[in-house]
Amino acid sequence: GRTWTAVSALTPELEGQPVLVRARVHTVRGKGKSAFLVLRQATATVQAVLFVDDESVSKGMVKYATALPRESIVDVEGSLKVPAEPIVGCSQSKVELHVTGIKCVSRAAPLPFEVTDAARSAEAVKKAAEAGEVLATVGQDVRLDNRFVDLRTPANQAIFRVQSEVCQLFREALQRQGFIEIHTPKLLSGASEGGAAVFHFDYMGRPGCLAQSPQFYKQMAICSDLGRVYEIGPVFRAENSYTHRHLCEFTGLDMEMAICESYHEVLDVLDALFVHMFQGLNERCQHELEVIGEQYPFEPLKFLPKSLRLTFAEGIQMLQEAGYDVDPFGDLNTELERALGKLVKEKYNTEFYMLHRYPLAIRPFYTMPCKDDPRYSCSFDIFIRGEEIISGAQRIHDPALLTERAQVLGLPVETIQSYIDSFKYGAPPHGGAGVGLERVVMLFCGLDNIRKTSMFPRDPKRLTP
Ligand code: ATP
Ligand code: AMO
Repeated sequence: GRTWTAVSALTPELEGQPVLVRARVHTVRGKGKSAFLVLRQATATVQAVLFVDDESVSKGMVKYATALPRESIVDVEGSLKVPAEPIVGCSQSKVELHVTGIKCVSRAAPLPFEVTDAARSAEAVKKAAEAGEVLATVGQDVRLDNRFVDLRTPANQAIFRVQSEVCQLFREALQRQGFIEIHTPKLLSGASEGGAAVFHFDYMGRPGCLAQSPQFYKQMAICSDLGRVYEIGPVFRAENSYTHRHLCEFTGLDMEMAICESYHEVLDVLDALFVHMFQGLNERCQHELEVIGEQYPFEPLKFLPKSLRLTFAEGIQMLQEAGYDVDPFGDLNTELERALGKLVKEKYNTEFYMLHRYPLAIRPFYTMPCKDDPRYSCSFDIFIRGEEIISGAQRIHDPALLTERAQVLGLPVETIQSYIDSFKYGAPPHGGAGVGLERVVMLFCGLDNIRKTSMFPRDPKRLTP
C-alpha cells in the first residue's frame, strides 16, 4: 500500500518529500490560476496550494479543487515546501503542501452550519461586534441536532479526549489500589435509587426498569467477597427537569469497597484518586485544555494535595455566618451549593472539597446512620467549583436495619427483597461512591452545560441523534 502521513506530522523536516494525506476540506479559496485549501484532520490543519504553472497541475484541476464543498474528504498528493512566512491560522504553519494530485473520497452535502461558526468563542463575537462586524454563531439546539458535524470543532475534539483520559485515570488509580472492573446489569426488575426517576419498559411481558445506578450490584459484589470493585457504565434517570447539569442518560464511574472502620477509608481512596486525576489531566491533556479554553475560557481548577473535608454541619455554619437562611437538616439546593463553594474557595483556597456526615433523612435508604447521632449519616458529597460530582456513603450491611430503613422511606420492600437477602449470609462492612463522568469534565473545564460534555446528550426533550 501507499504511505499516508498524518497532517500533524507535516513538519519542515519533510521538505521536498512527496506526501499523501487524507483530510477534510476545511476552507477553499480560488484565485485565478491558483487554489488555496486548508486541509484538516481532527484539530491539525495545513495549507495546500495548487498553481496552474506547476507542471502537474492543470486548469481543470484548479477548477475542480476550487469547487470542492467544505468538509468533503479528499486524498491529496504533493510535496512539502517551507514558505517564506509562516501560514497564519494553520496548526502546521511552517509548511505548505504543493499539490500534484487531488481526489474527492466523500463529497459533503450543503452543511447545516459552518464548523468555524460553531467553533467561535463568545469573546470573539463580542469583540467583532464592538468593531461593527457581525460574526455568525450557532445555537445549542442546532449544534446538537447535527452533533456529528458539531463534534468536529476543536473544542469538542478536545473535550472528548479529556473525557477519555478521565476514564483512563480513574481506572489506573483504582487498579493500582487493588480494585477490579466489573459489569453489572442495566435491565432490572425495580428501581435502585427511589422510584421517581426510573424508566419503565416491557421485559418479555413483565415490567422492567433501566438501572438508575449499579448500586445494588456493586454492593452484592462486596457480599461475594470481590473486595474492591469499580464500574464505568451507563446510568438512566427519567429526570423530568431541564437543567444545566442533569441528563436522562449519563456515564457513572462507580466504586465500592470493604472497609474496616469508617467511610473515611472511602474518602481516602477518592482523595488519592482525584488528586491523581487532576494532576494527570493537567499533564497529559495540556494541549486539549488550552484548545477548550480558546472557545470557552476557564481558570485552572484549584485543588489541594490533600483534599479538604468538612462536615455538613460545618458547611451549614459557614452559610449561616455568611447570612444565608438554611435548614441544618435540609438538602442544599443548587444555589446554596454554589454559595458554599464560593465560601470554601475564599477560606481554604480550593475548588475541590468533600462534605460529609449529611443528615440521614435526605440520603438514600441504604445509607448507614451515624452511631453517635442517628440524625446524621455516614455519607458524603464531593464538589468541584461548588457543584456536586460525587455522592457516596458507608452502606447498611444488616438486612433487618436495611428493611426497616426501606419501610421508613416508603419503598416497596418486596421489589428489593433479593438485594436485602444478599446481606443475610455474612456481609462485610462496606462503602463506596458514584461519580458523574460528564459532570467531572464539565466542572474541571469550567463549562456551563452538561450537554457540552455528553457526546449525544439525552434530556427530557432530546432522544436524537
Ligand atoms: P443526587 O441525586 O446525589 O442529589 P444530583 O446532583 O442529581 O445528585 P439532585 O437530587 O437531582 O442531585 O439535586 C440536587 C440539588 O439540585 C437539589 O437539592 C435541588 O435543589 C437541585 N436541583 C435539582 N433539580 C433541579 C432543577 N430542575 N432546578 C434547579 N435545581 C435543581
Ligand atoms: P447520585 O444519585 O448522587 O448517587 O449519583 C452519583 C453522581 O452521578 C451524577 N449524576 C448525574 N449526572 C448527570 N445527569 C444526572 N441526571 C445525574 N444524576 C446524578 C452526579 C452524582 O454525584 N448510588 C449512588 C452513588 C453511591 O452512593 O455510590 C448514586 O447514584 O455527579
